Amino acid sequence: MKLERPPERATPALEGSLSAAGKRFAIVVSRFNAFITERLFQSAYDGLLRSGARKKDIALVRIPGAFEIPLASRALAETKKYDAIICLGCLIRGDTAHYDVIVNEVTRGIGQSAQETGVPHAFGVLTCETLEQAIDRAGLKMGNKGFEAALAAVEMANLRAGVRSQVSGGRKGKATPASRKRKPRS
Ligand code: INI
Repeated sequence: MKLERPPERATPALEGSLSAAGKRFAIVVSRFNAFITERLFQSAYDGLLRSGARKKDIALVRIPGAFEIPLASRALAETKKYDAIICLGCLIRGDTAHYDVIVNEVTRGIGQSAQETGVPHAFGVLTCETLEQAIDRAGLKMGNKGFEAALAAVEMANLRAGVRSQVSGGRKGKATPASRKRKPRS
C-alpha cells in the first residue's frame, strides 16, 4: 500500500496560533440559565489554561443575563487590558417574544463592540429552541461551545497580533507610515 503525503497548501495564509501564553483574557458569563452557562464557563477556562494561559491573566465577569453581555464586554475591551473577550450566555426560546427581542440585540452588540474597539470577541452565546439543545452544546452531544469560544479567542488574539506585526514589519507597535511604503519599480 502506498501512503500519500497530504497536499501542500497552495497559498500560505496568515493564521493565529492556538498558544495563549502571555495573553490576557476576560470571560463574561451571564447567570441566566446558569445550569448551562457554568458548564460553558468551565470549559472555556479549561480551554484557555490548556492553551497556555496563566490563571492570573484570566478575568471573570458575571452579569445577570445575555442582554447585559455587550455592555460588559465593551467596558472590558475599552480598558485595552485584554487580548480577547469571551462572551458566554444561553438564550432559550420561551412562550413569549422575549427571546426574539433579545437575541439579535445581543449578537449585534457583541459584534459592534469587537469592531469598534478592535479587540477580538468570541461569541459563545447559545441560541436554542429547547433546553435539550442547550445541554447538548454545553458538554454533551455537540461538544462544548465554551471551549470552542476560548480557542477562537486565542486564535483571533494571535491573528490580530500577527497582522499588526506584519504591518509594522516585525517592529512591535510601530506601523510603517503609508508615505514610507516602497515605491513600485518603474
Ligand atoms: N437572558 C438569558 O441570558 N437567556 C434567556 O433565555 C433569557 N430569556 O429568555 O428571558 C434572558 N433574559 C434576561 C435578559 O438577558 C436580561 O438579563 C433581562 O431582561 C434584564 O435586562
